[in-house]
Amino acid sequence: MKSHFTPDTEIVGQMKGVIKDLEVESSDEDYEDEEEEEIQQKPNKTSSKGGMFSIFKGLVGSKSLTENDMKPALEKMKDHLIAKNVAADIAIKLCDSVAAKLEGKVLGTFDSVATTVKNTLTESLVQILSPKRRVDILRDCMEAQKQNRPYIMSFCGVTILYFIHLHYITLKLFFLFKVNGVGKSTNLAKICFWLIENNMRVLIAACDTFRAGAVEQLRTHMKHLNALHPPEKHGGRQMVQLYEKGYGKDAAGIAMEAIKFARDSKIDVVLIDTAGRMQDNEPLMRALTKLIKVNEPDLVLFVGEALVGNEAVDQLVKFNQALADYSSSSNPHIIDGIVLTKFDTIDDKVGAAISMTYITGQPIVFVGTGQTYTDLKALNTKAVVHALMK
Ligand SMILES: Nc1nc2c(ncn2[C@@H]2O[C@H](COP(=O)(O)OP(=O)(O)OP(=O)(O)O)[C@@H](O)[C@H]2O)c(=O)[nH]1
Ligand SMILES: [Mg+2]
Repeated sequence: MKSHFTPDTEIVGQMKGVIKDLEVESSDEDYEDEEEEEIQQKPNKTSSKGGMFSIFKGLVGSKSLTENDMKPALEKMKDHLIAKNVAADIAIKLCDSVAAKLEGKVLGTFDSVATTVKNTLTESLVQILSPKRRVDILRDCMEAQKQNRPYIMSFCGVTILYFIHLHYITLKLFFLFKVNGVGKSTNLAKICFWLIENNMRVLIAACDTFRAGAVEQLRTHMKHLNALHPPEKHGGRQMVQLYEKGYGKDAAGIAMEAIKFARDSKIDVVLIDTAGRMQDNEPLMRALTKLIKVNEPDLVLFVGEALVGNEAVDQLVKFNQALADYSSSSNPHIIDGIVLTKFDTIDDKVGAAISMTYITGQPIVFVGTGQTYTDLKALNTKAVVHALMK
């Protein structure tokens, strides 16, 4: 298959400055008008889009709402949220917040019900999705430059090898079609492109010493990225380099050597690629914990796919727990932020974004939206809320 990441010089210059927000499909106002009009004109028709507000049609009336009145609608709303991949317990909490706002109210028009539900839900979601701590990578890189040290980011995440649980035929298929990773290396390369566009020199540390082809994949990205930003355009400096020691070696040691190399060569940022691992694989989780402990990255990013349901949230919790347990420190370095990949493949099933931030309290720092270097966006709460209410 032809790589989507072939150098296309048209993209040069598109990623200057902070990462752009995910786009909202259409403005909120348009959507709201359209949806409400549709429902008001055809009161017996549930919205063709399955819009969430139509669920609450039955609550319009002249008496104050009781828990019992709301039960069927809230049950439907819960299912609606779960269908969008929101984890079940979070869906229940969101429904509770809506119930608390509606209870005892007299809502005489559909408008008033829809508005109350929408405002309550938006408020709760904004609260969940707004980071408690802002991650400003470019600013922090410049801060590190002043301290004459590289800024260090490590990328980690789960790779599920389904075939282990399955049978021989699946095993054979696995070798024919490599099981797709969550996107650690690819999104590392996109972030690398963004950093170079902002005039940062980058060292990629090839610390996935496990999966065949991992180092070569990074070398190809390095070549493409240097072709897009050749030394001639950057005062003779090579913008990306790869630090690699092949396969089978200790990842923590390679990362350490890479960081030393970066410091000595005045490279601005080190991006550490690591092997995908199962959160319950103790030796691999211990190895990752060691890598983090001895190298003290500025930012530990968990890379996760957007197309996941409850079990992925569970993975993330266990991943964090393993990092904490194996660090034997009272103040362990766990995940600082999330890269949510393959957002372009999920249509409106945006629940993972909500669940992952809710569970960890950590921000979604990047959203991967495709297979070119420019397919990297910042999370836009409005876009997520919009998709969830469809
Ligand atoms: N559509 C889409 N595909 C993506 C995105 N990010 C990564 N991919 C694709 O997902 C596949 C796996 O990406 P990798 O970067 O190799 O994943 P990984 O996590 O490093 O995998 P392992 O190293 O095997 O654990 C590749 O085919 C990527 O092109 C994205 O945002 N959108
Ligand atoms: Mg990889």
